[in-house]
Amino acid sequence: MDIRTVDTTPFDDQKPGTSGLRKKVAVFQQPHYLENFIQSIFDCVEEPRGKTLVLGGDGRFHNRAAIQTIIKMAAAAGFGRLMVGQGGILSTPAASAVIRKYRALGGIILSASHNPGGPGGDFGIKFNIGNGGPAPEKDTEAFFRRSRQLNQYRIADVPDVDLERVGETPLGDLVLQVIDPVADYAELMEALFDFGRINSMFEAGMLDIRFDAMHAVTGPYACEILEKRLGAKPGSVMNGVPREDFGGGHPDPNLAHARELVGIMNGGAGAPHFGAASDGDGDRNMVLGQRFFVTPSDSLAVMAANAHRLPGYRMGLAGVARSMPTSQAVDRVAERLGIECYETPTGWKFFGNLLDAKKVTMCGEESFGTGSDHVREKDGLWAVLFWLNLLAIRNESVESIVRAHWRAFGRNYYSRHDYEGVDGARAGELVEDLRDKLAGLPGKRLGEREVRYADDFAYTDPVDGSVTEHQGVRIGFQDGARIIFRLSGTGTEGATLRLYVERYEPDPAGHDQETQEALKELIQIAENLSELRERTGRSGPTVIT
Ligand code: VG1
Ligand code: CO
Repeated sequence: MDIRTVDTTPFDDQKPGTSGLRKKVAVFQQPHYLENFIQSIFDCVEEPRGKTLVLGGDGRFHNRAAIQTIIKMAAAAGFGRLMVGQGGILSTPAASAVIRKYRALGGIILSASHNPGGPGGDFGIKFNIGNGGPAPEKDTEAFFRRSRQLNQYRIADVPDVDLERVGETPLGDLVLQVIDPVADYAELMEALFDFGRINSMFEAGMLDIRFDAMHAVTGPYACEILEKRLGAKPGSVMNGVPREDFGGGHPDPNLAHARELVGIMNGGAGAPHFGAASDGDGDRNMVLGQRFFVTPSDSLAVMAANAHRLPGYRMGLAGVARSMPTSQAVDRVAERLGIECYETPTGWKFFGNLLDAKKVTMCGEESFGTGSDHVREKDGLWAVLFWLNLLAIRNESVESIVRAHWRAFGRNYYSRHDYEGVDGARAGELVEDLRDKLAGLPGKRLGEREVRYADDFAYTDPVDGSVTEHQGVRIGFQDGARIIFRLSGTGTEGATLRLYVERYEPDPAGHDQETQEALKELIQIAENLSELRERTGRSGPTVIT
């Protein structure tokens, strides 16, 4: 096998964000762009000789081309084995499961998650380490530093490989192994949940579900697990064929983008009992009942409160964790259970150490992400199976489970307002100016509430002591209400400003308000304080979740 060393010049924009390096497809199609970043990773990881690497993606446009290039570069780097999902497919949680099961050095996941795909859309690369989780910041910073000096990469001169046939092919010293992308993941799910019990519900016709794969990576996983293994009726999985452009849609499981599913779930009495959707790479989930939306923060809290009822979590939870902007609903569950609740910066990479150290068993984010120690990523289908298992055990509707939860713990009204594609400099200034106001806020009254604290969130990892700063401006009130501002780290166009608002309502008599109405005063305060509309030039948010 001939290995070519190619001269290149560094790019200065290969800095990974919240979840890997994300750019427009056209940026990745520039000569050497992908190769430079892959070589930067290979130069930073431990000696690859004889080690296993996992590779796959969400099937978006450019996935196959990128995979062929990475196979040749992995062969040149000296890896012993490269496990690639058939057709280049591996969902993010499945890649995490495969890395862990086969004790790989790590894995490369090609995805821009919920960002649109296609030639005009986005592409992305994430590197996951040996625990199956996203590379921590010290690693992503090292990749970035390396990318700024790189002047050569190495690539094997071999023809493109057939990715459709499961099996092994030698490429020099490398064994290329095309694997079934679903098998290991499905086996893991069977070990965690009571498939027999869920199956009986389907057999008895007591459970009608709809899962929207949004033409993204979860299609094959959902068809195999929900329809084939669990016996959900054919057609339960919608939009189950992955497409390079996600059928022209925006593979983001929320009320704004999963409209078709939302329409079905809001149908009359004949609407399915349970609805769910996942995103481009399969790590997000949205849970719906009949005419009922479960906020991701509530979903996390309900799951944590009920985990001990499910086979995989019978021993109870060691602790829980949530990202800072996620609602404090799960904190109340942790308090009741007498376990620790950790608050981390946004992004799954901050949960890895807590999970590895067994400080937490379950974690989640407000952005439609929940997961547990079974992998080191958030996991969309896992959350769906968790809910199905819970429905089978409790034999109640989604809505009644959530309402009972509110009665027991109180309700955290919660919403996120996104201002997408705003001018980067102006969004930066807005956050800077807010930071300047923070010191004067504690003790002050804003509307009917008194500010208890106002700060720029910083996190010290309790396991390795690493410090991460500037993770969002937060204003907390005496009654537990919060207002948070943060700039997104996953966009590819301009800046996205996120406003997160939360308020706690202990009284069940107050649990029936419409969310935006319940949060109206706080939203107004946040908009005034930040001069949001004037500074962004927008009359309202792009997306409300
Ligand atoms: C967003 C979410 C964050 C999530 C990240 C990756 O990040 O807010 O909670 O971890 O996306 O999810 P940001 O920086 O844009 O707010 V995924 O499904 O895109 O990998
Ligand atoms: Co995702």
